[in-house]
Amino acid sequence: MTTGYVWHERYAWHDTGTHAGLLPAGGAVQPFRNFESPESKTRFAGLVEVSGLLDHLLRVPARPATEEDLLRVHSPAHVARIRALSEAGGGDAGDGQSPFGPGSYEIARLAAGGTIAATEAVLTGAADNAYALVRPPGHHAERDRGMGYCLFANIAVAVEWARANHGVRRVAVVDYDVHHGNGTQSAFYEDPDVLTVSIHQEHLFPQHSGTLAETGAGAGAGTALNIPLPAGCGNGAYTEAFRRVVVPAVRAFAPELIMVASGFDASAADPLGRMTVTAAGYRALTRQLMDVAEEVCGGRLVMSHEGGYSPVYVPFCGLAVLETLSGHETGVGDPFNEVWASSPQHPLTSWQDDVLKKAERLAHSLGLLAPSLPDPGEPTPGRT
Ligand code: 3YP
Ligand code: ZN
Repeated sequence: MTTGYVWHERYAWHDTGTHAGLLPAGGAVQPFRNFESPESKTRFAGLVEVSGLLDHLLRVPARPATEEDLLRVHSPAHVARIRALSEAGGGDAGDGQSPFGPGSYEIARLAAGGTIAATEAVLTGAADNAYALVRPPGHHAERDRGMGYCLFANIAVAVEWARANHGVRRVAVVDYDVHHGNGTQSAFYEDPDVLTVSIHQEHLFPQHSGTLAETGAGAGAGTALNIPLPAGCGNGAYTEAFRRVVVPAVRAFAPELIMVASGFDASAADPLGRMTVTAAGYRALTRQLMDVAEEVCGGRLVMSHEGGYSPVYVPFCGLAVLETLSGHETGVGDPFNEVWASSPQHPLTSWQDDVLKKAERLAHSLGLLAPSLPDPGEPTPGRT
């Protein structure tokens, strides 16, 4: 198995300023650093190297997305505004929560382009699957503004690039970041050929989006699916949600390519999410995504990094995903596992199950749970 891997030192140079976690410094709020800092990403990239896994991956060079690539998704005004602010020394991408410093226009193009490069590696067959460890993230960025740390919609830009350059038509995007993938959803809301599935903590961010009622519109009616989970979900709720809703929906949609918004902010150690997923959980979710990719699209699976704000735990969650994608075990494992192992918050609870039942019913009514290939009686190889 060949797994493409994108990382560029310049991703760590994107400067999110002195926000104290979530708030701009000022008054009684002492300057600190933004929750969205280089740390979790550089330490993830560091562990990929120190664990030895890097030697078993195909290093895919990042390249900047062109203006033409960005304009398939974003308005000319948005692209010009980010560029001008970046040249003037920095600014905010649109919502007051997305600060950036000088040069971030180029870095954000490199993040979208890194996702394109990973997608290209998979579509040309150079890699079987790929992980783009990019920064800044992308899944909140809308056509005309940045939002929630995101400047450009990395995955949406890569999807449109694949459709413009590789004759790809149908794509499914699965987003397991703890926040709603509103930007990706809005880019394809009226598009019948792109299924967006987002599983996230309900009413977290953006606070009022990502409800079960958002299912697509116009020609794209029925091609958006949200699974808004209550706070406190662990491996049980996530693996069951994937088994009962996410995977069947992707299977029924039968895409030619699966893209994944890979945020690790549903982890047990995250300061922004209130979930308890562990590295073993991310490993199981990845396994399920690989299995359905194998069933419907020759294994073509491309992940692009999103959130995840525990500098100590994100690297191990990320390593678990990369080990699973590549089929290579480094032996590093999850040193934190025993810290969470005794948590009662792993098994699926009745109130979490109630939400999954609603999501299952909804997916069914949208025609997204219809059995398709292969024969439903046939066991899926490799499923755990
Ligand atoms: C919470 C407040 C501002 C941005 C935010 C969450 C960003 C994130 O991790 N999105 O996936
Ligand atoms: Zn997030």
